[in-house]
Amino acid sequence: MKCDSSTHKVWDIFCRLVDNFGDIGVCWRLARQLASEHGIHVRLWVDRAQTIAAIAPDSTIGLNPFENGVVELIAWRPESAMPIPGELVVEAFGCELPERMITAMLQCRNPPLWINLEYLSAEAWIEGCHLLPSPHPASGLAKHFFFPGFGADTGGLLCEAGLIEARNAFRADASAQHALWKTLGAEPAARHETTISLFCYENQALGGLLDSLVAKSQPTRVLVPEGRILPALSAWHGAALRRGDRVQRGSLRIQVLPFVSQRLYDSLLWACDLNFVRGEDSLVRALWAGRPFVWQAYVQQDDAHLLKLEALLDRCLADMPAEAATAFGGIARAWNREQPLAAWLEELLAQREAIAASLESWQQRIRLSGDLATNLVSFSKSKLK
Ligand code: TRH
Repeated sequence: MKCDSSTHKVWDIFCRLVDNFGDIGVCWRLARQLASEHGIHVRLWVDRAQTIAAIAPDSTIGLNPFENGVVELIAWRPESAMPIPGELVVEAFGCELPERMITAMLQCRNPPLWINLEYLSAEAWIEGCHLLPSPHPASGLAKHFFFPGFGADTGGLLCEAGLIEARNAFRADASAQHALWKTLGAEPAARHETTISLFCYENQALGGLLDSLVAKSQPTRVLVPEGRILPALSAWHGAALRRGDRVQRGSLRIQVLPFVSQRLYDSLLWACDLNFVRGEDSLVRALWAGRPFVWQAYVQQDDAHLLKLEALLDRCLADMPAEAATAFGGIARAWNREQPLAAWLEELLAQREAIAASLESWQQRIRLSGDLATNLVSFSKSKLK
């Protein structure tokens, strides 16, 4: 059997949803970039394909054309028949390829390149494992580990061409900012008001953080995308909160935002003074936004997520001025340990320009090693002669 080679190259990406939006968020972003910038026909197999509508409302099951290629979104079911495999097959986040796909891969005259796309981590060990082959026990086919990461010897981070330019253009364009607030059903910030976006998991420190903002002398606006934090936010408020609801208490204004497309979410991150983000994909987007952020790691067994946090801090604080680094590291550690944040938040805001400048030069250095999609294409070229 010859592997699929229509006019466009065909690649397959398999994604199984664990929970939340991170897995599908990364796979959709990767598929979109492979199609639009590299002219690939990506078949994206997703077990809960309807979830993609939350992050990409314009997407449809079936063909989604982009500039140079296409993303074919396929509802992946246990009984799904498998086509002739594409020349590269991505198994995202250990989701396990269907047996039928592995059988089809074995029947190819030149079996496809099998990529095991891993979770993002700043830990140093991933640099030793990136691109290593490992034989699949049953079929003997080699799977290659592909690790997103911050260092030069990793797969890099997802970053579309022109993203930073688009961000800078947005920041220079008052009407684009105005349009964003209108779309979100929010007003622009009031004078001297600090705007914070809050995308997070449940956290015991939330109530104390909000109380401290109520009591501050300067005004703060907290924009909360609807999602799993709403019950805790409602409990703090004393009444159920829904999308569009607003709360004013002391110096604090809270607004519950709709969960918007990935593109709009980027603009929100660009427009805020400080972004609370979580998991992996929003962390990377906050980094590209170049504004101070507070990262909440996805909780893992034995506190493995705290090691991930320290690894991230090691990298991003390395060249940050001391006071800025203390504030940036202090608030991140406190948030991930669910400890009081108020004092750290003051320090962070006092250092926000120094933090932003340092993050900006760090992200520029990271981008010198290339973006994840392009690095994956280069690897495929080196292997598929
Ligand atoms: O949703 P998450 O918590 O995803 C998590 C992590 O990735 C974690 O590592 C993984 O193991 C677990 O899922 C199963 O956080 P993350 O990674 O930031 O993904 C959120 C996605 O949602 C991201 O692509 C940005 C997007 N998003 C929107 O498109 N619109 C929005 O309004 C918001 C708030 C987010």
